[in-house]
Amino acid sequence: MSTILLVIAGWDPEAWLARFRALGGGREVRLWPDVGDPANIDYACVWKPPAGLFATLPCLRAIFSLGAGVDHLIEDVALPAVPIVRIVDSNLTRRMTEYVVLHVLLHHRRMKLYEAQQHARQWRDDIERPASEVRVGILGMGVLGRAAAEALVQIGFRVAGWSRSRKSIPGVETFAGKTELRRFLARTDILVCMLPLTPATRGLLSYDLFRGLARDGVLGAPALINAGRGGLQVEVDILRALDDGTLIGASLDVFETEPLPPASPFWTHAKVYVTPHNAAQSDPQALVANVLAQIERHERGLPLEHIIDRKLGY
Ligand code: NDP
Ligand code: OXD
Repeated sequence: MSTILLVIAGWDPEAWLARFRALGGGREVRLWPDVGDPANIDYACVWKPPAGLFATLPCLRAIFSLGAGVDHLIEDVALPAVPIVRIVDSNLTRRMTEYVVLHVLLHHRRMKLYEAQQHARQWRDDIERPASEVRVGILGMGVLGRAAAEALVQIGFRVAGWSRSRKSIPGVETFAGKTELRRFLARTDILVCMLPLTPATRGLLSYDLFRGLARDGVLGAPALINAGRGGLQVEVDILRALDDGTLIGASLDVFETEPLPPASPFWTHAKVYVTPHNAAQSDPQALVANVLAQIERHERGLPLEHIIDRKLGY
């Protein structure tokens, strides 16, 4: 029987341990730092592992990220030459779609305005514009971006997506690569980011990019929603853009520093929704079975699914 090592920072490791042990089918499950004999570890299931960890596990057969993203582990300079697998699961995908639909609607239906009016006991019943007049642009058309795009199309938004490689998705206008980014931005009123954090995407959400968004939309100015990673955004640029009207509002689930420091101006900014990196946080109740099914496949000699491309970093 194989041995699994769980290495989890920032989430409750005990909930993962209990679930792995309950469903593990007799496999030994150890929780870092109680590694025991490192030569016994076959699989590492990790969230934000310490740098250098993998080099201490000489018989590792595969690494599983317990989230969809792998930026938390990929920068380890001593990554062994074993497959790195990420989570793709309908539970996670649906919750990200909920978050994106919710926040697109909050900006589309000007919820900050109505919160302020409620606070001031003001009754102003302006007619709201229909979704068909609003252009949503999604950065990252992978598993999560595509699902959110399809849900937004159903509601009636005009949806476009941008990715590295060309896509063809019914009802969605698609753009690919750096050369088409400007055209994508120029037709976007609500920008939603679900990109992975890689050397190619770090800092992409900058003032220069915000200036490229549509200026003629029905919202008055474009809005930003980032549910990818904090490293994708330049926070001083978001603040500048909100303060000078380049952006009308923002929903931020991820931050350059997490947890968001108490002194961050985002906490109290009148144009910002802050959520604590839980747009689609991994739930052990739903996802442990997914990881174990992959381990079972591997042990039966079947190929692992959702292996990342190390060169691309996602
Ligand atoms: P995927 O790998 O399925 O999709 C990534 C998408 O980004 C792909 O469309 C890819 O293009 C595109 N992309 C990557 N690099 C570039 C680039 N340089 N230029 C243009 N497009 C690029 O990932 P998921 O959809 O599963 O997840 C996306 C990210 O969401 C995760 O990496 C993670 O950071 C974040 N996330 C956040 C959560 C939260 O709670 N806030 C929860 C889960 C995930 P192509 O299709 O051509 O490969
Ligand atoms: C993920 C996350 O990558 O929760 O899955 O951020």
